[in-house]
Amino acid sequence: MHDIVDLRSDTLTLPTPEMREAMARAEVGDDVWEEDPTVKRLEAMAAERLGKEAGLFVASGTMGNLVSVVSHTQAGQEVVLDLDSHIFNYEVAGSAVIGSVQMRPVKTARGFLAPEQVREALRPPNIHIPQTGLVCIENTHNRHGGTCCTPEEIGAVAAVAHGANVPVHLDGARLFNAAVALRRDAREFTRDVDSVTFCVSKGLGAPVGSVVCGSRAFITRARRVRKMVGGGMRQAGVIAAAGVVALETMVDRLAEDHANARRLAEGIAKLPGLTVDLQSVQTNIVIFGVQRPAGPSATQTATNEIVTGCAARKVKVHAIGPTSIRCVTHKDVDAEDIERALDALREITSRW
Ligand code: TLP
Repeated sequence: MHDIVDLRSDTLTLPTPEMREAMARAEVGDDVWEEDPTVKRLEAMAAERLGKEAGLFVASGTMGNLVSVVSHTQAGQEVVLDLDSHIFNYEVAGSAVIGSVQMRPVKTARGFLAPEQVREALRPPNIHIPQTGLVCIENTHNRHGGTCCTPEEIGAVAAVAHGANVPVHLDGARLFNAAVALRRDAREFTRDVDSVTFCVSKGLGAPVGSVVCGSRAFITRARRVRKMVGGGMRQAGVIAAAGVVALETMVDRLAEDHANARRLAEGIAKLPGLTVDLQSVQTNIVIFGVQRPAGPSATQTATNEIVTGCAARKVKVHAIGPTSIRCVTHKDVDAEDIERALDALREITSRW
């Protein structure tokens, strides 16, 4: 049990004592000179876990996606991706600003592009129109509530893209959540993509960082782009050390977060005025709708009431829209904390 139950995001996880220990003892060097042994170790471990030739440690998931998009594309090309994707919605249009690419968002049913949608979105050769430079997919899918797609679904999309000589990037910020939830090796999800970014700073609990993995040639280009955006870090082994511990010790326990998310979602489903699609609760994210029985006009206030009412009870949740709230479970939230969150929601909704 924790004093504050913070369900706003798994980015709020605090480093474990083992991580702090590893950080204090980390062997370091200048990573721009490629002389930091701990960064190299994390990059090699990540590449190995994802079946790729090489890895690149970056400051954040946003930087990993940006560096990947820019490394795959040329100015003026188009990037096909889901309308609700993190890259399109929450990365400050960095790829458009720095990579000079155009985004081609496609509305999808579950956040995952279907192979036919990719086929339709690919641009034919024509002097008037932009050329498709990249397809991006996201697994697990944040805005769709941590839902997973399978390695086979990824393979089908990649086959269409590769058939047109277009590479595929996977935003796998929470890829290990998908691997644990579907009981598949992480390599299976990355087998058919050209690059992947995953975060050690979310459910895996490290304080900072993500790793981009891909072919050696791709990572060489990505290293240059990382430098361009100011991401060349020096004695970065101090933070990479926590990433090594995260990969070594924090992957299998993600199943606990998934069980807690399910418990939370099942509790929420029973409360008046709250709705949750239990089928979409596959990993550590629970997105629920707020529909106060008094009528839709009261709904927005009801959302605020939930956020502030929970905060008053030391439970932090995050409104992601006028009528929807997101809760994310992680290592610093235990089963008792989930009961406390449910008690808070029960108390608030019982007054409606
Ligand atoms: N997501 C954050 C916020 O930015 C919304 C969160 O709290 O969930 N891809 C996906 C799928 C993500 O969910 C995130 C972070 C990122 C990329 C970016 O990672 P960071 O925050 O490290 O830049």
